[in-house]
This record gives sequence, structure tokens and C-alpha cells, in this order.
Amino acid sequence: MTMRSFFSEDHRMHFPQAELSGGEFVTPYERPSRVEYILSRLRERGFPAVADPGPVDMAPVRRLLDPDFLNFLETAWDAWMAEGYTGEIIAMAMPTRHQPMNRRPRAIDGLVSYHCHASETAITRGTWAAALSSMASAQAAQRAVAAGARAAFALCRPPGHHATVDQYGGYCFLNNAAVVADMFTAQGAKRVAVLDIDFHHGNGTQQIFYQRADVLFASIHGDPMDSYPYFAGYADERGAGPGEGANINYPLPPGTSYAAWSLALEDAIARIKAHGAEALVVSLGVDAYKDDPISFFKLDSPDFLDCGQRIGRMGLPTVFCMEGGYAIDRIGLNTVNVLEGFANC
Ligand code: OKP
Ligand code: ZN
Repeated sequence: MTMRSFFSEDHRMHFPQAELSGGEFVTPYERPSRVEYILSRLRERGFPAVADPGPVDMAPVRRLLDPDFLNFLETAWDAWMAEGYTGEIIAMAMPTRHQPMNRRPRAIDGLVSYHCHASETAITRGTWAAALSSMASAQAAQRAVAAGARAAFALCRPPGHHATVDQYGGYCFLNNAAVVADMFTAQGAKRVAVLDIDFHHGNGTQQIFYQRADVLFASIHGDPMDSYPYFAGYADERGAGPGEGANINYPLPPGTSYAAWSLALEDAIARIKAHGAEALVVSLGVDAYKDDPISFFKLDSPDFLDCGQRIGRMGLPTVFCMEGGYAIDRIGLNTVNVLEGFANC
């Protein structure tokens, strides 16, 4: 096994005490210990030692994402403290369909709501630093692949695929996979694809590339009629303007087995080939696993091996960015199965 992995210990700086779930504050599902299981499986299965990514490169981040949003994430904690608040940052009032979405309030409480699309996700003192370290891992993996590696794995935490150009939520702050895809195009790739196999629809990635023809976005996920993020991920969202046709959603119902899931994967793979992608970014969540506590698909661990094989047979230079997966004692096995299937295809 020669696939290199990138990982930063700074992810630990993001560990909220609270996630709002079912009307209660619970220990967040998206917690630091998730990565320990992945690290130990990588070692056990003979992957090369994970490498520290080095510092984040802000230029590609600033090129793609909203400067006010980046400034907000960087300064939110200090502004929150200055207001005299003592808890973690949780968004409350959101703009709605009956109120304008474009006002950007001055008060920190309002600003938080402006830049958030889902209030389960808390910001803490170390969230910005951790989000940057997650981005740094994604960028290091991109650089390795751009330099000629067949593939690389970014052990990103916190995840990124729900973060839009100017909003956080769904445990995500900065969209790692989107920045990686945009790095490939900025370096000259004419066409790139992002394949999102996390159980949840990658609404952030979809939003970022919705009008672009050069980046195909394909996502296989729980039907948003039944699952977070509820308001995006429907099959009729196909892209807009020049991006018309370059956004493909596969919403699937509760109880979906690998037999049905892999049909969607095969269709996505055919579409990625037809797009003429020169590089592939995989939003690698393993919450489609049958025992995931917040998801409803029925994939089993060997299915992730098969999934990795099918992705690998595309033969594309590939960056894997870690996203979700909350059956923590199986997250390492399932994640490494995808990578190993890919490498042994
Ligand atoms: C992030 B990623 C739990 C509801 C959780 C947010 C899910 C975010 C998933 N009571 N809602 O795509 O794995
Ligand atoms: Zn997910």
C-alpha cells in the first residue's frame, strides 16, 4: 500500500461540548476520537505513516470562498466573548423565506445566524484553527496528486461538504473538497469531478459549483425528504446557467442496500467519465454504513471495499477528503476499506 495520507493533530482544537439534537444538548457525533480509529486502521493495514500537511495555503481558499465569511469565522469567537457570552456559539434566528436573506447584521448574534445554515453545529475558541488544519490536509493531498501520485487521502476533521461559499453548518466550516477541486482547475485541469459518497447530501459543494460547467458534482445520499439537509439534494437540482447538467443528485430512500446504492454509484461513474474529468475528488463519508447512528442506509463493511474498487477503476488521479461517519468503532475499517479497494482495483 503506497497511498499517502495527510493529517493534522490541530483538529483537536475543535471539540464543542454540545450538539443540539432532538431538543437536547448531546456530545457531538462529530468528535475528535473519530480520527483515532482511522489512524489505527491505516497503521494496521500497512499504509505509510500519515504526514503533517504543513500550513494552509489561504490563496486558494480566498479565491473560492466569501471574504466576509472567512473574516467571520476567524473573528467570531472573540466577538462572542466581547459580547459577554460564556457558552459556545450556536446560531438561533435564521433568515427565512419570508424575510430577506441578504441583510448582514452587525451584532455578533445576528452575524452568526447570517453565516450559519444549521444550528446543531457550535463554534468554539479553536474551531477556526481546526478548520484551517483540516483544509491544510486536503491541500497537501491535492499537491501530492498534482505532483503525480495516483491518489492521496486527506484525513480531514472537521468535515467540509456542507459548508457553502458563505455559510457553515452540518459539522462543516470550510469546504475542503471544493477547494481541492478548484485547485485542480486553477492549475489547468479543464474538467474535474467531485463524487460525494457521504450519506448526507453535499449541499455546500453543490452550491459552490452549481453554475460551473467545469466541475461536475455527483452526490449519493439519503433522500432529503427524509434526511438532513432537507432543503437540497433533490434529483431535479441539475445545475444552472453554464453549470446546467453538471450537478447530479441521487436521493435514495431509508433502508437502501448496497445493491441499489451501487447502481447509483455506477451511474455517477458513467457521468464522471462522460464529463471527461481529468481529476477526481471524493467526499469520503462512511455514514452510509448500516449501523451509523444518524443515517439510514444499509451498507456493510465489505461493500466499502467494492465501492473503492469501482472508484479506482475509473483510473483518475484522486484526492479523498474525509467527511462523515459516526459508527465510530467501524469508521476506521469502513474508511480504509474504500482506500484499499481503490488501491487494489
Ligand atoms: C455531517 B456529515 C443528529 C442530526 C444531525 C446534522 C448531520 C450532519 C452530517 N441528531 N444533523 O455529512 O456527515
Ligand atoms: Zn454525512
